[in-house]
Amino acid sequence: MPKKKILTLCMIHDDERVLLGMKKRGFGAGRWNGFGGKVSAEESIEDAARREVEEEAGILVRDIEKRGIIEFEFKGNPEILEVHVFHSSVFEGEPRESDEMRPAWFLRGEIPFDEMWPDDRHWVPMFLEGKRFRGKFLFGENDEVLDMNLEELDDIVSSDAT
Ligand code: 6U4
Repeated sequence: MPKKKILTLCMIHDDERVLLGMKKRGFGAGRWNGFGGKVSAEESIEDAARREVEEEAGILVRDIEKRGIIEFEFKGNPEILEVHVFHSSVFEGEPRESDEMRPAWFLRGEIPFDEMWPDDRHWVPMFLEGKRFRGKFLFGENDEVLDMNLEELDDIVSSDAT
């Protein structure tokens, strides 16, 4: 069985704008992304998502909703990243730069897909329309998408609701 690593990704947006962060270091550095990271042993996936938003963007999100799960595989690497994608539109505080991320708002029509993970252009529009989804992406060299599968779901199945 391939080893799975569970990660969170929280995209904060309203009808007009999306909050992204420029990743300053670590995995995905140099790309605009949602906020998120690893889940620690003693916390739920949802709590991990809230914690990462607070650590990386300095804001508190209470109401978050899981909208999708995406698996990422890199050719030649047996580890699979299982990323749980959350939506939030209400938060407390003002986004501020952290060691890891520089937050900025983007109009929904001006999302910088060329400076994001290459999978984002496929699922972010679906996500912004409020759809639930499940996807798989296989990356090759230079993070090009070699294979992908993306399906809209009626709802997130309960076993994924952690
Ligand atoms: P630490 O331990 O904080 O240094 P770091 O290397 O910064 O870890 P990590 O693992 O905390 O990164 O978080 C990686 C983040 O990138 C998670 O929010 C998930 C997200 N992510 C990973 N692959 C992605 C992809 N292909 N598309 C995307 N987000 C992705 O949109």
